[in-house]
Amino acid sequence: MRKNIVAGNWKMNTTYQDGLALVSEITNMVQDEVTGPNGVEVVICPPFPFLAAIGKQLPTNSRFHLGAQNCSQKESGAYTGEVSAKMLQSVGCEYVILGHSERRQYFREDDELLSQKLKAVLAAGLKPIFCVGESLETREADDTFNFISKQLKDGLFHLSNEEFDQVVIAYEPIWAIGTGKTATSAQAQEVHAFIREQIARAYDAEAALNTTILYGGSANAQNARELFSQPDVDGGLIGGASLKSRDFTEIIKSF
Ligand code: 3PY
Repeated sequence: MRKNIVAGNWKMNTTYQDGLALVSEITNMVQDEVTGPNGVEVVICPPFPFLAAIGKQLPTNSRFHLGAQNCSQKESGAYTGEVSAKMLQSVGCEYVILGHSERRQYFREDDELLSQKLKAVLAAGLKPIFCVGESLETREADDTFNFISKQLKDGLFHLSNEEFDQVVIAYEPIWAIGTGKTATSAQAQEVHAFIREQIARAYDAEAALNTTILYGGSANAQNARELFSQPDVDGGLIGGASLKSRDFTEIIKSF
């Protein structure tokens, strides 16, 4: 069966010292407060320079896992400034966010590049958290389903069944990112169910059932419970609220 996951996408925030303090607050609070049947997996995705140190701070054999926010499509060599999937794996990363709308928009990452990044991440034994989501313009033009279906087909569905088994999908409507606007739980459920249907068509019913689909876009301590109660919402990719230990812990407790 699929996992429930809450992943914190810190984006380009915190200093090294603040990041270490934040993760220590989060792990302490979660260990004290999240007990019982709550099997949620927590993925912390800090900026590259803090990964190794934060990875060491995460309790071993626990619900905590380390993730990166991006990686290079290249394996190694003369690519100044790039960070490879193998490097991420060597510092303890298990997940990598790919195709976040901020990377698509500000760094011009397209389906072709993302396909190469996906292959690199999977070849290193890491799990991609692959983001899809429509703009406000697309939603208002009533084109959301076409748009998401194209993102899935062009970006993801070229993977083999075995490769696809490793993938987590995040639905992040662009109009809800950094705007304080959240999709209603009904809007999120509608798109998540649609994504699951597309997976069943591209692969099979079992793959659809087993794929974790996260909601992202201004999810917070107030709306997480309602969002996570939807049958096809398996957790969240959390932006701003993952930078506040109390809020992030409340989100984890929302399952
Ligand atoms: C947000 O919630 O703002 C995000 O972009 C999470 O990735």
